[in-house]
Amino acid sequence: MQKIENYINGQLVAATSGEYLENVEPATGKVYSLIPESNSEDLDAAVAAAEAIQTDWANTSLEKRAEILCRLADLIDANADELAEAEAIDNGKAISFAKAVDIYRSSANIRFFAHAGTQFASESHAMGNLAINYTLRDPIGIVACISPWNFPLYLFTWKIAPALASGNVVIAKPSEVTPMTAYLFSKLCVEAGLPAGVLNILHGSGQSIGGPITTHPKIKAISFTGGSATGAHISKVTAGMFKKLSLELGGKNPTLVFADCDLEETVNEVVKAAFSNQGQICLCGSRIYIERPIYEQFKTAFIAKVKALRIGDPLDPKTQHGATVSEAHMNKVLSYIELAQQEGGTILTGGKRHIENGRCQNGYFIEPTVIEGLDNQCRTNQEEIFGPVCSIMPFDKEQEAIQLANGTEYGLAASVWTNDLKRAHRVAKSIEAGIVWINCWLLRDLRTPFGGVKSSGVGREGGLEAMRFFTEPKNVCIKY
Ligand code: TXE
Repeated sequence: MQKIENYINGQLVAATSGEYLENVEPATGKVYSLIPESNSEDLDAAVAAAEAIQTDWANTSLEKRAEILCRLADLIDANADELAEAEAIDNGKAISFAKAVDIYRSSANIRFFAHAGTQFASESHAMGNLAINYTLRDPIGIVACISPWNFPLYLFTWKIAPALASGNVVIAKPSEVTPMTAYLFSKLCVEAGLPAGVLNILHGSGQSIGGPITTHPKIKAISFTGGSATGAHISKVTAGMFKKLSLELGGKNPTLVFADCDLEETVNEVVKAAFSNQGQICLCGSRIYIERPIYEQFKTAFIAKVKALRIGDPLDPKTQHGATVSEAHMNKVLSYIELAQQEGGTILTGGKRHIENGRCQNGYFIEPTVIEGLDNQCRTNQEEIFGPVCSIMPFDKEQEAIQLANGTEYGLAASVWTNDLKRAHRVAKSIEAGIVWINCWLLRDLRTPFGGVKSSGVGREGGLEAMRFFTEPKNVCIKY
């Protein structure tokens, strides 16, 4: 049985506890590897390693840091097939999606911030002939990056890349649900010659190692992606410790389809928005509102497309819809489908656990599910399900659509489908979200601010936002 190891001070090591968690393959329900259950002792070793290299790394030239990070990105590309297969096995997602999205973006994240590090500049402010101010943006020091299971390597690299590029040393904790690619990545760090201690990867549960990381006095900033409840917990336990927090949390994103949209293209894209990654993306459009004149037409075409999604073995290149990430999560999602029917919803397609044949017969598969006839205020339309479940309903007026869209505690993303340019600007302005896509979904420019409002989090990732999160500005004022 493969034993995953921590990466501390440039070495691959077991947790000091000698304890392991079981790592289950979602497509088969079988334990296929073991995860070290790390604790504060492992954390102390990681912090000591980070502290020992902190000044050297901060003083490493921008070019040298970029060179090492680009070497890492190249190694991800060179090992893309192995990493994509590992991701598909560990998370249950289709291997085609893992290759095209997860692994592609993992190296893109690192390469993007490697270059951002060499371009990152700050400002000066002249006071006439009296004085000059200049702003230094120094690395914070030891920072933590805690990432979730839905895009294991992609969101892991999305956090560590800006942290490292801006000269910080990192304590990283991947999700214990999907640890494999971060482990494989740590081997690439050794191969890339990343100096020992610059990045330390600790595996284990939120309880055993996640908590201690967030409260460690020497860790001055935490970049977290995960559930809103966990985000709230982290902000509570760190209150009064004056740490910088970036919290990228849950979503319950609206999709607004107006009658003047390009119907066929909109249907195709809205299916992706609802069901990509088995609906396990914080950006997924799980509440679909359609202008009444095209409601029936859209519904018919949408259901046909959803029914055509190919569910199957994540390792089959033809699979479009894989397994949900764990038995617990599958049961959580199935319980919401049950709840939806109790709340008066009608299942238009899907609604059940999907039983595969062969090696995946015990896998955690759920049919892509579309529900109609729910009230906007019901729990199904208010709470983040984070699975292959969406609800559809008609609307009549633009204002009504905006109220429906804004009618939850979340505010992460939205997509709007219309050919009316003025309406597109108007609706984008009115929607409470950090990201609004018009006639597209998940079209990403890494320079743009990424994150949400309300219960979807605090702070932004991406581009300069990330570089500024991981640095402290210092104003120096020199009198002439
Ligand atoms: O997130 P958790 P999970 C949502 C989605 C999902 C829910 C739970 O609704 O069902 O969150 O998913 C670590 N101190 N999203 O269980 O529990 C944990 O080990 C410090 C949306 O993955 O928040 C993991 O590494 N760390 C999200 C990470 O936090 C703690 C993507 C996330 O775990 C901790 C994923 C603690 N007390 C889930 N407890 C998005 N916005 O994309 C846990 N962790």
